[in-house]
Amino acid sequence: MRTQVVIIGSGPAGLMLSQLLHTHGIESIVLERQSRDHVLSRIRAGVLESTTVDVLRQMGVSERMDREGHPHDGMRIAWAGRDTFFVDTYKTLGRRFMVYGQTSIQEDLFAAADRRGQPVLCEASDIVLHGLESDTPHVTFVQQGEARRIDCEFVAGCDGFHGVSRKSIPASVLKEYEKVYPFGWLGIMARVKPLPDVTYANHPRGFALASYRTTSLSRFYIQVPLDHSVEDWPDERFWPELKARFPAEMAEAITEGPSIEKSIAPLRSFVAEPMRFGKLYLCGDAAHIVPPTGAKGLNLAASDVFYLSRALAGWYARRDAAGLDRYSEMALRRVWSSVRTSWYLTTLLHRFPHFSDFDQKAQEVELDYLKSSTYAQAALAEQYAGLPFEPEA
Ligand code: FAS
Ligand code: PHB
Repeated sequence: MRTQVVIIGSGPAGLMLSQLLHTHGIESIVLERQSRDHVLSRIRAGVLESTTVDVLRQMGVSERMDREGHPHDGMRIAWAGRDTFFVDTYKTLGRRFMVYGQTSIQEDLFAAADRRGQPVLCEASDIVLHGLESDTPHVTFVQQGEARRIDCEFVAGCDGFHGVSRKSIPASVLKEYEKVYPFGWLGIMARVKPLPDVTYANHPRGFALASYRTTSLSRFYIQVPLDHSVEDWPDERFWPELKARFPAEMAEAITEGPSIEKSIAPLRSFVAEPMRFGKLYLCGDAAHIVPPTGAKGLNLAASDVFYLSRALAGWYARRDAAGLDRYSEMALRRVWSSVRTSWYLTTLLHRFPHFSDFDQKAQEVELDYLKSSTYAQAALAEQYAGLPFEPEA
């Protein structure tokens, strides 16, 4: 087989990229290790930056999001059971963010791929990238027991943290940065009425978050120790603990119900530089991981593929390599900005077992400052709602 771009991974990064390339008339083939059902079964992100909403609209995959998604003017922070404050991104910046689940986005992207006849080869194993430093890279893999090969001009590594793409860059070239947090997030989905705002809570018992997917489907998270498993958290233990971490009047507004999904995700900050090696370009979780506190993971996947698709369009339209040569530095500026925001919010809102009294006091003074300063809230609002994309070179 031959195509212009081989995309490894059919998560949000891979399918958004294939859709964006299609709008520029650039052909691609998507290779996915899992089955489509497995990919669609994953429950993850929920908050979309205004720039991600723009990208989905630009690529023509926003009709259901605009119908079923929920625009928000800002998010709320509750602290130690005391009163809460609202970080108003719309009043500050004139920009909203959208609450619309990654699972729905994945369904919409697969449907768009089917409509345009996009080749998405699922259950492909033993994927190996070859000739990345040549002008004729190719990818080999096995599907239904048959060894296959795709010759191409570029490879996009959209295969997540555990994928093969980042590992295809020589260790002598790659610089990795990592910070592992001493806790995880226990997330549940329940068919109950959500709180009106996406609400983050810092409480002596630990962090909690109230979010949602629709007016009758809620998503909640609590910070748990790393050695806990979902078995440690039956619903009858989860609900009182979640409520204990919110102010009383909010806790009373939380409706309990049977969980329909429950999972624990560890938290880490991770960045791999550069995001390019020869003809290989990394996008999304293949290059970076952020703690979900800032709701940035999915949004960074969108900004990476926006920059890469724009750069590839410049190459195929004008043989202009400037965008490709600047892709890594441009994408990494936004990545590091979101990595810092996610680290800041994680440090601000969680209880750290190793914190000294000084550390804890500093956290509470920062929360007081954020609560009282419109300037501090504007700075956070700008980061949370999403910075504008950089202009083309
Ligand atoms: P993905 O990991 O989504 O997709 C990579 C794809 O590549 C997968 O389909 C995988 O099967 C495939 N793949 C892997 N190895 C391969 C190989 N060798 N060959 C071919 N295909 C391969 N972000 C938020 O903003 N908020 C959240 O609440 C949130 N919760 C999360 C919970 C969990 C458990 C995880 C893991 C992540 C969470 N994230 C969250 C981050 C998440 O949304 C990611 O940022 C987002 O999925 C990134 O999309 P991709 O880069 O496409 O990576
Ligand atoms: C979600 O709705 O899943 C969500 C919202 C905000 C976050 C993380 C996850 O920071």
